[in-house]
Amino acid sequence: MKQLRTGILCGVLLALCLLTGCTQQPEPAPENPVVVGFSQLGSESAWRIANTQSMEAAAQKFGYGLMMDNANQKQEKQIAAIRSFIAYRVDVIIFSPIVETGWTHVLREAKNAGIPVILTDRMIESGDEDLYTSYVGADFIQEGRKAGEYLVRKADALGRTTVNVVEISGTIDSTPMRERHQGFMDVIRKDPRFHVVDSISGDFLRSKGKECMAELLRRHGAEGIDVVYSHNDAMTLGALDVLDAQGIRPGQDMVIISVDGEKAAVDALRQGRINCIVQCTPDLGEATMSLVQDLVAGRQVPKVAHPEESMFTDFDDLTSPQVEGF
Ligand code: GYE
Repeated sequence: MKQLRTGILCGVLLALCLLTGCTQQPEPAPENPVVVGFSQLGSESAWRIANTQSMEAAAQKFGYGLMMDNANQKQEKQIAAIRSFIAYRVDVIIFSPIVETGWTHVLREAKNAGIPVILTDRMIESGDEDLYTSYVGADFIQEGRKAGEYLVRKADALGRTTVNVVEISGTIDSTPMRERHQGFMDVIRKDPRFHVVDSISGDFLRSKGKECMAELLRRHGAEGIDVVYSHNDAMTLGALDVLDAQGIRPGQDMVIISVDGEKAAVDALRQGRINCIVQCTPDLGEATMSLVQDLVAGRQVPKVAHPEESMFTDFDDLTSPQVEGF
């Protein structure tokens, strides 16, 4: 009987979980409020701004004090912020490393102070696994692969035998830049139709996306470029401005592949001005704060957690409500 009741209870809980989408629920607040230090790397894109909001909202939902520092794209500022979190003796440090290298000293200081570090959004150089507790963020290799797989499908559909690709990459030495490139190349490298004729960094900024596109057109001419693969929507939108100004029709004269899924880019996809957006969710707040909750309760946490992500392309039904930007 007891087993039956437990079984029914589990069934009800499971049904509730499925109905509610099973978001993480905060537990009752401990006596001493938990204080979390969050070093955000900057505000370079709509993605970043949505990510900051997601962190703030989740900290509030879980009842955590949040000390947030925005480093405005400067690694030294992130290092100083982490040092101040250590001095303040926060319970957990969350940080989104702008680049992968150069963190060993400061993370060792956090470790020596006994403060767990959760990396969110971006990773540090591999091999330093004992310097952080967990990583919550996208699988950027997968994102790059999706971009490559889309391109293969598109080239097949267009019946193209030679395809010249230019890449506008993100911040040099950052995880999304390195891995979005790597995943993409893993897929197209094997196919002799594809030639990556140039790759320049636009630092994930719209203004630099513009500069990069103008420079790529200067170097190769419109005839020399069939595909633009841009590592984020901000740079893509900048590139579209330049193409428009030069009378080149993005999405038709050139195939445009982007990453993120911000509203303006999804609108451009619907208008046929972008052909493919690989989705990267900025909504990492809940997953990150629930790890904080597990850590302060002394529970085991996974080393790596990736969110579910999809992609939107001109092969899909773009009227579907699932095709939605942030
Ligand atoms: O794609 C870009 C942002 O690290 C995943 O950074 C993040 C990237 C995102 O500036 O828009």
